[in-house]
Amino acid sequence: MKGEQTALLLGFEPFNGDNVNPSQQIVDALAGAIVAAHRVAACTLPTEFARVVAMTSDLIAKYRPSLVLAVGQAGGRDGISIERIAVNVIDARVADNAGDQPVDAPVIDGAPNAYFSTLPIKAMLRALQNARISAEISNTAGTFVCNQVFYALAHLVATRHPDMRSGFVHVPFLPEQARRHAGAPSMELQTMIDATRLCLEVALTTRDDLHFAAGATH
Ligand code: PCA
Repeated sequence: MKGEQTALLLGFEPFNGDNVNPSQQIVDALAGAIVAAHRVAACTLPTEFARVVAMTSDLIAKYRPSLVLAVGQAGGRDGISIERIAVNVIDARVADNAGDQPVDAPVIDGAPNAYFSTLPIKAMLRALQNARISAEISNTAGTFVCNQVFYALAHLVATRHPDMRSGFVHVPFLPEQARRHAGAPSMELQTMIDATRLCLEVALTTRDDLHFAAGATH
């Protein structure tokens, strides 16, 4: 439809020897959906440091989205993690899917140390809480490929696309993955799909974020 706006939803390929990644299944499930009058363009990125930044920028040039939400797997976390902050550092504890394992490298040389999400993270959290979906604000997206993409998106917003907004949500293991990681928490795929759709909807319809305490003491 002419004039229709786009929301870009990004997921990631399985990594670290796993054969599934819930973020890929989530973005596949929401591809083509209409959420708050935006068509969802969905894409799964390779979990590879060397490729994702250019791919992300190409996708933005192609779709010209008004909003980008990236979703990644954070095995071990027990709910939806709405990320607040992206940092300009890569410190990989495991190799990516190309065998690369950079340590203490900047995402973008010379760029600011960190960026905040420009999505309404507290409003997203409140919506998930109201839907009885386990969720929290997270103050670190790690220092692996997800943080790299989150940071690169934020840098594009800050430097080249002032009208675009971007943010990141981490999701737990699927039940089938948790069975392979003793004691790890998990969440059903459908709950994660519902949560992601809700986050998108709230982000697309909320300009002024809510303010209630959801920080961390450590
Ligand atoms: N999670 C990893 C990379 C890909 C993904 O889904 C991360 O949190 O960096």
